[in-house]
Amino acid sequence: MAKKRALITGISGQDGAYLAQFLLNKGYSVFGGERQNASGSLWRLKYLGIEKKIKVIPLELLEENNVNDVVRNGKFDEIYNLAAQSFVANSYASPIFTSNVNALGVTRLLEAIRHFSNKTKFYQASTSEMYGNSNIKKQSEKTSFHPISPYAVSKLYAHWMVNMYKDAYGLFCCSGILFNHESPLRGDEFVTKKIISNLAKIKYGNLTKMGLGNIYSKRDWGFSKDYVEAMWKMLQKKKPENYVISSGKTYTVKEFVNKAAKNFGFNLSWTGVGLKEKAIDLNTNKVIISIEKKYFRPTEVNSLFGDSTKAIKELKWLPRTNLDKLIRIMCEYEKSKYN
Ligand code: NAP
Ligand code: F7E
Repeated sequence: MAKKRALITGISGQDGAYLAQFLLNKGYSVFGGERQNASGSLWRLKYLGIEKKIKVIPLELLEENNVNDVVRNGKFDEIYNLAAQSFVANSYASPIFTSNVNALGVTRLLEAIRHFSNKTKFYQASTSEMYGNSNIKKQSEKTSFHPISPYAVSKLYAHWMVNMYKDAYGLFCCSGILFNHESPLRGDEFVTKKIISNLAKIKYGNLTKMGLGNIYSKRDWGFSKDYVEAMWKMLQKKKPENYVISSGKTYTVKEFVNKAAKNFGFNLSWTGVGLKEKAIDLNTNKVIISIEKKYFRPTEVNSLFGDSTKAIKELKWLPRTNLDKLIRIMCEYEKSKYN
């Protein structure tokens, strides 16, 4: 039987790398879309030892003709749209760019599928950010959306377009509403990776301290490698449906810092409030964390806490890696850079 053909947009990103590895292990022929003005590095694919197994093709979601050509010529069985301007903090400075990629980029892909490849199954990377500050304690597929950042608004547009193309044109397209997921391959700007890589620099390198923003926001953090499996499972269902993918636990950023600091042998003591709050390492009596205004966002999602009952039941998917294990994996990776 011919190998199934899958296109992953955003192949240079965290999830792109883990999903590519997962699909290769399933026997797929994997194509990866890389934008023309790309960050220029496929270091994540190299780290996983799969860069030579992926067919990398130019794919810029801002370019309609490019999207049309790739979809028309690719004859893909499945397309996973992971490409996005994914950093919430940056979306305030670049709302138009963010919308063009994250919202209209998805319409370009859906239109191309509708016109040129209407049997191709389509996965869209939706996000828990779409819930905003929800009144519902645990957010599920039934919880209503109140996006409060340009990033979240752009993703909700795409989410509803996917629903619309499914209903109006009968395409097999669906969205995974994924809560925060992390890994050693996470981008440096996201808080988990920033905390762990900076703690490693303070312990083994030349950094003396790091600044953070709102350490009281709560996130439901899981492991990217577990979450990409759920993306694939969604496209193997008979009918396209949307699913929440989350760990089902929530912690503050401060709790995350405390857990990660322990892993490096720091003995943290917190003092002060608001912008005067800081963490001292009692081993050295030095301040290693301070709070800086520049890291606060104009609007903040205070708490995210996912309910993945539907995915656990219907996809037989489970979040296998708890936060302590995830932190251990990420800390080991950073420590290995100094050995
Ligand atoms: P990521 O590491 O930031 O990767 C994003 C990818 O999109 C990169 O490969 C990037 O290329 C590419 N890209 C950006 N703009 C593009 C454009 N105009 N055309 C084509 N490609 C473009 O993100 P991730 O953490 O893997 O997340 C994957 C997807 O899931 C994203 O859509 C994100 O919004 C969504 N999501 C993530 C999480 C999470 O916690 N990680 C949770 C929910 C949803 P460059 O390398 O060139 O920048
Ligand atoms: O922030 C707070 C910040 O940037 C987490 C993306 O993958 O997940 C991610 O979005 C929290 C926020 O992720 C710093 O204010 C404090 O409350 O790691 P983050 P995010 O904004 O939750 C969702 C599901 C996505 O879809 C997105 O694509 O941490 N925080 N101090 C900080 N955050 C950062 N980045 N840096 C700080 O210094």
